[in-house]
Amino acid sequence: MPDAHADAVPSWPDLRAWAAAPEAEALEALRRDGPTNAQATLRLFGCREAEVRVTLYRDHHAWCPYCQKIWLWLEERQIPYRIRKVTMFCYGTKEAWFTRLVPSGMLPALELDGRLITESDRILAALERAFGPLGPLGFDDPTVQQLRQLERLLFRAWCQWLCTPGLDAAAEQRAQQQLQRFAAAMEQALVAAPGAFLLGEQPATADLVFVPYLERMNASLAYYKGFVLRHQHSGIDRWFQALEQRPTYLGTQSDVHTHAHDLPPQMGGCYASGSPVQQELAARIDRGPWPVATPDPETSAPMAADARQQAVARVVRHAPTLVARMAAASGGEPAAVDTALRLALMSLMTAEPPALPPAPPAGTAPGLRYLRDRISVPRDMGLHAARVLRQVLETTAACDPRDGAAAGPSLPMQHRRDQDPAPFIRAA
Ligand SMILES: N[C@@H](CCC(=O)N[C@@H](CS)C(=O)NCC(=O)O)C(=O)O
Repeated sequence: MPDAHADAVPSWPDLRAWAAAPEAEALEALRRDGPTNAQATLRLFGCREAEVRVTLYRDHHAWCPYCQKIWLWLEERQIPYRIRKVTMFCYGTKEAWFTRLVPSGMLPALELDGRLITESDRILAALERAFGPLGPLGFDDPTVQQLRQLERLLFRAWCQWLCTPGLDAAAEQRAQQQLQRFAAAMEQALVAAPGAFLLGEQPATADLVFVPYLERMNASLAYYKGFVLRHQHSGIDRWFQALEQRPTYLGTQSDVHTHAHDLPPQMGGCYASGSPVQQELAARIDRGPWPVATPDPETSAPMAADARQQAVARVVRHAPTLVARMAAASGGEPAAVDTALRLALMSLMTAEPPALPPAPPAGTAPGLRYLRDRISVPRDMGLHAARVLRQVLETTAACDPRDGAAAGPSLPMQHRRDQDPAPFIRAA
């Protein structure tokens, strides 16, 4: 049958040209010396490769919270380093070369001058010994250790609220109060600090230990409890706003959707309160439109000028693998899914996507929603690029003439092998 969209839809080369994706060499240079990004395998900060003393082993998914802490430290301190990416158990098969190096398979690991170190706190201590502290106080200073203890208390209160099944309304409330007590203690520490961060005007190691889990708390409690940490604790919100001024943090920052669906297998289950507020917010996080609330609970950073180009460039780069997976997972016809995807991307080529994009080939909505639900931030692209892409995938899917409401394949809760990086690595 002739393709009814053949004339109307841009080809992959058209899309690539519009996105102005840099050629391989320029892309490599940008990843190596440009702003913090999840795709780099070498970071030089203007140094020579021969000066690199550090290799960071972190997850392909750019999701592991303990890795994020070390990643941010290296980026803030601008220590040249190599990155070797490893698959986490719940996404796929762990690389044998890594389990030979670290039999437990645990991430992060770090090689410093040829010495292998595991456990993120030991890694931080070793980095400090080699390169000096980040901020005015070392990691073993009593003030920093006290803040570290507070972070652990907050972490435990979060786990108890999020990961305990069958809480009744009173128990939900008690768990919330417990978490808010420790959140308020962090706010007091921030008020007592001489700048926007815990120890001054610049983020220090003391801040970095809070970053990964506060980000995950804000996301997961919004999705599973309808509780927006950044709305309830303005001091913590201001701290996030200060972080969101920094390209280092923006390069490692995930979004609510990614965390909400990556946490359950990692945490052994996350349990929704089921309140109307929670259900409404979760639906909004899954289906948009974005931002999901006012003020925006995910970020204070304005939309990057090139967010639409970034989204298109990242899809174009992996288009054959993405189309194959979208079609296989949704039972769609690959050629039709390919057209539908290009049609969705076409909506990004104008600043204001059309409210009603042209109808995609019949039966492609589940494939488009398969991708909408599997954009991983920051692994695939930045938060704003992911938002605009999710939005056009959704609005295009809604125009499917066969069934605009057809759901995509549901996200697994026990693992995330639907996010296995292997096919993308093979294709690259
Ligand atoms: N105490 C360790 C915890 C590290 C940890 O739990 N890492 C998890 C990822 S978040 C891991 O590597 N699990 C193995 C896997 O998922 O493959 C540290 O601070 O480094």
